[in-house]
Amino acid sequence: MSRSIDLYNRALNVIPGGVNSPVRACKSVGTRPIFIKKGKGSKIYSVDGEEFIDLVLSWGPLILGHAHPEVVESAKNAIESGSSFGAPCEAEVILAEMICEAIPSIEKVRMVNSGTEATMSAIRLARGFTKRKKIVKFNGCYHGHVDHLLAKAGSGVATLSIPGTPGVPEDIVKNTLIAEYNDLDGVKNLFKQQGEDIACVIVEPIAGNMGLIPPEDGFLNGLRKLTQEYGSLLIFDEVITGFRFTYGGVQDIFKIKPDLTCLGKIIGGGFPVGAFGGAREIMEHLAPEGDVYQAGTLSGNPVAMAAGIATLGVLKNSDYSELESYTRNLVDAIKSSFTKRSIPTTINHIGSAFTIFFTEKERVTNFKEAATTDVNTFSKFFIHMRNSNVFIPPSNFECMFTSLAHDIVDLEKIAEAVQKFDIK
Ligand code: HOZ
Repeated sequence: MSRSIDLYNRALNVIPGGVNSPVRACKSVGTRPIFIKKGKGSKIYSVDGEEFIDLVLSWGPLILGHAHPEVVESAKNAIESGSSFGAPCEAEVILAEMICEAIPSIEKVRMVNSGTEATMSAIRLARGFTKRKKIVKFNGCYHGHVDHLLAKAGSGVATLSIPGTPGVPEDIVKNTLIAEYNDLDGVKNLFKQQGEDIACVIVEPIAGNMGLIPPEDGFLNGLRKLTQEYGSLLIFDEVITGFRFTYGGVQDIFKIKPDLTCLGKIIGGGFPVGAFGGAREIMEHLAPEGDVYQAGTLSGNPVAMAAGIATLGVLKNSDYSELESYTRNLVDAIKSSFTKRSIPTTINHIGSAFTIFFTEKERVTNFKEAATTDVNTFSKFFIHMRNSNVFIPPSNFECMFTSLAHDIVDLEKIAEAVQKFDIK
């Protein structure tokens, strides 16, 4: 028996479903997880010694690749001086300054331990600030596993076809209003009916949890205008997009200033870090300055902060356009391979992230469209790629990511693997 199978069997006995986050169980693609022993650069290695080119990259954080020397050294140095203090340290000030400098809409930022904590806290703050209850989220956008944000969520909830989830009382979701991504008129209608009660709109400015879905022209701008008109806050969930496409947020690419921004993934360099921040006059409502309570024993953890500082330090001096052109070449090679063999696909692609939808549709612009693509073929594709030593997300409702560590040889190997995929 392989070590992965053995570990999975042991895990099933003591961990629900054998995993600590559902999608990685690979259930929806009809297989079992492979246990990973180590990662280096663009590759991960299983406990059985198999090597995979990694296009998951821990679901986004590892834009520098696995075990980047500067990140490793920075985290190592930090841990030698202690792993947690429960008291302020210099590293949290440095990372906060780096974030505020990179994302101008963030004047003050609070560190937390995950993207889930960031969105949960940002919404509490928005409700406390506006003294309103209702929030608007989009079908297929995923903002972590917060009770009131799990309604019509993408990512794992969509992957496992869970309509809502037991354990979340109806009373909790009754203040969550749902609109379709890219449908500004739908949001306008919600505001017409209940605008005075809406505390905030939370949105992934480029959606990454129903597969990659870019915003249509005017969508984000429309949300900005509408929220301003009604005195609601606009929250950008940039947990995936922050520092992924540019050194900063995609808000700077689209030239839209949200009131609050949630971050995670890349800013922690692979450690459990989240953050939320925004305009000074809103952030000052947080305890201990204000009365909206939020806290965390491990928040601003010195080792995690050190990894984040090193990651942003390297990124600041990196050329995003190189990563972008590498990924464009890869996507072009995949596209032409499918087109030549008349396998109908639409590939949504921005910078170093993309999703392959098996579909006759020319465009996939929201969750309803993503959900009607051929996920069975995607499952076969996942297994084929894994058998070809390329690791992609075990769900069609996630993004594939590239990193600065991927090279031309990886690109050729991935393209070769795609070329051998037989849809039958
Ligand atoms: N839902 C997560 C990504 N969007 C998956 C996390 C994981 O399984 O590690």
